Amino acid sequence: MEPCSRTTQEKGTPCDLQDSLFDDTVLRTMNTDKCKFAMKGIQYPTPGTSLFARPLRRSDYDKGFLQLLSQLTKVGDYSKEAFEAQFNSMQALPGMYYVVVIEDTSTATLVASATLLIEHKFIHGAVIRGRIEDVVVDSEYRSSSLGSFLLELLTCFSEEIGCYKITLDCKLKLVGFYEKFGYNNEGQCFLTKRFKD
Ligand code: 16G
Repeated sequence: MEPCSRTTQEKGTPCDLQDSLFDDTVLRTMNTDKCKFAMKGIQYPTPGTSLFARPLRRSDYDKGFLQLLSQLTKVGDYSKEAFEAQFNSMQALPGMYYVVVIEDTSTATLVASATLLIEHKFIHGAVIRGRIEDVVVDSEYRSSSLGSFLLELLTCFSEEIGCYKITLDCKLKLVGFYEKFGYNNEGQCFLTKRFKD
């Protein structure tokens, strides 16, 4: 069975959902009334011409996923098997890892990615909270608002599924960018202890 793609989804052709990190029906059917991108007429999964947003796939190692991430931070050189093992671990925890990528279908290359991580808590009456991670847009596509689209999509989705809050950490120079989307500096410090480079 072929992997799920824009074509299979538009034509309703059965496709291999196992290749997909999660079933994106949840994103396709979410209420986007409060999302700014929807107000601008942009909808998941088509944020622009020849652009297709979708869950990360097991086969994305070959579509430049690691090269894309390397525009955010150090990725390291590791095998397809190592990538697939990590993918499988995430896929085995449904409802926790939402890695959404944007593919430029004209070049079959990934050009943007962002992750929503869901954490279960014993506080606030036993809730869930969201965390935005690893937001990256290919340097050639940085004027296309793809980072804004992914951020809003995952932020709106986290509210929709009942998160009591969502947080992220970022470089100081990007604070202004995230503030535009309602993220506030509440005066808490984000501390780090590194064990490896
Ligand atoms: C940024 C990212 C974080 C990522 C980290 C990697 C966002 C909102 N924040 O803080 O998710 O994991 O960079 O940096 O995308 P590091 O390699 O120095 O840990």
